Amino acid sequence: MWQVLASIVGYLAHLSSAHGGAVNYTVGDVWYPGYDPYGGDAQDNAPWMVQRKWITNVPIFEADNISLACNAPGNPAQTSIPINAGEDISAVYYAWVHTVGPMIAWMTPCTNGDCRTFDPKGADWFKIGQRGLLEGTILEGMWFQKQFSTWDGTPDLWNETIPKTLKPGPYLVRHEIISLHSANKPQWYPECVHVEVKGNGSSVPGKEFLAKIPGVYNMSQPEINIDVYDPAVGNKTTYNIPGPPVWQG
Ligand SMILES: *[C@@H]1O[C@H](CO)[C@@H](O)[C@H](O)[C@H]1NC(C)=O
Ligand SMILES: *[C@@H]1O[C@H](CO)[C@@H](O)[C@H](O)[C@H]1NC(C)=O
Ligand SMILES: *[C@@H]1O[C@H](CO)[C@@H](O)[C@H](O)[C@H]1NC(C)=O
Ligand SMILES: *[C@@H]1O[C@H](CO)[C@@H](O)[C@H](O)[C@H]1NC(C)=O
Ligand SMILES: *[C@@H]1O[C@H](CO)[C@@H](O)[C@H](O)[C@H]1NC(C)=O
Ligand SMILES: *[C@@H]1O[C@H](CO)[C@@H](O)[C@H](O)[C@H]1NC(C)=O
Ligand SMILES: [Cu+2]
Repeated sequence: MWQVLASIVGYLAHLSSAHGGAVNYTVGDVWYPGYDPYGGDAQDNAPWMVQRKWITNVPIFEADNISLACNAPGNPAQTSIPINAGEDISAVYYAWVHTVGPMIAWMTPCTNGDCRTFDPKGADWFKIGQRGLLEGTILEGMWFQKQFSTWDGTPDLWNETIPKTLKPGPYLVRHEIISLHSANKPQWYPECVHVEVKGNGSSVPGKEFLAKIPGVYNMSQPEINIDVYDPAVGNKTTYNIPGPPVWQG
C-alpha cells in the first residue's frame, strides 16, 4: 500500500511542478529528436540537432523577455528538418498538463541564409496556425490545449501545415503554448526548430501578417493579462487569440 501511495504522491509532486515543451518533431513517418533540457551539454553541437537549445521546463513569465523568441538560451541547432511547402510538421509533447490558453505556430525566415547563425532578435514572425477555445467557456470549456493533452504518457501531437505557396528556404518554426491558469500571470512555453522549406512557391506574407517576438504581447492586452477565475471573464465563450491573423499562403 505504501508503495502505491508513494508512487501516487511522487506522481502528484511531479505534476504540481510539471511544465514541458516540444521535445520531438515528426514529418510524415520521420521522427526528429529535439533538445532534451535535462540531457546535458553533449547534445549542444550534435550534428543531428534540429531544435534550438532550452534548458528548463519552467515557463517564461515576461511578455517582453528577449528569450520569448526561442526560449533560453536559444542557441542555434546544427541542422534542419527538410520539409515541402504544403506538408505538415507535428510537434510532440509528453503529458502536457495545462488546459487553458492558446497555442500558436509561427515562422520566420533565416534572413542571413543560414539558421545556424541566425539571430531572431527583431525578426518578423508570421503565424501558420493557431488553436484556441474550441467550445464552451474560457474557464471550463474545451481548449485545443486541453484536447491535445493525452495525460497517459502517449505523445501529444500538434500538427500544422507549412503554407503551400511559401517561398523555399531556411526558416525557424516556433511552437508556442500560452498557459493562462494562473490569474494575471501568463506563462509562455516557446521552442524553435530549424526547417529547410522546399517547393516551387514564391509567396511571402504581407506586413499585416508580421509581428515581433517579443513585442506582440504585453500586459495591457486583456487576453494576456487575464484572470480566468473572474466569472465575468471565465464565463465568456469567446477568446480572441492576440497577434496578427494566420497567413494561409
Ligand atoms: C524525443 O526527444 C527526446 C528529447 O530530446 C529524446 O530523448 C527522444 O529520443 C526523442 N524521441 C524520438 C522518438 O525521437
Ligand atoms: C527571461 O526568461 C528566462 C527563462 O525563463 C529567465 O531565465 C530570465 O531571467 C528572464 N529574463 C528576464 C529579464 O526576466
Ligand atoms: C498529426 O500527424 C500525425 C503524423 O505526424 C498523425 O499520425 C496524426 O493523425 C495527426 N493528428 C491530427 C489530429 O491531425
Ligand atoms: C516543384 O516542381 C517540380 C517540377 O514541376 C516538381 O517535380 C516538384 O515535385 C515540385 N515540388 C513541390 C514540393 O511541389
Ligand atoms: C499592447 O499591445 C496592443 C495590441 O498589439 C497595442 O495596441 C498596445 O499599444 C500595446 N501596449 C503597450 C504598452 O505596448
Ligand atoms: C458564471 O458561471 C458560474 C458557474 O460556472 C455561475 O455561478 C456564475 O453566476 C456566472 N457568473 C456570471 C457573471 O455570469
Ligand atoms: Cu507548467
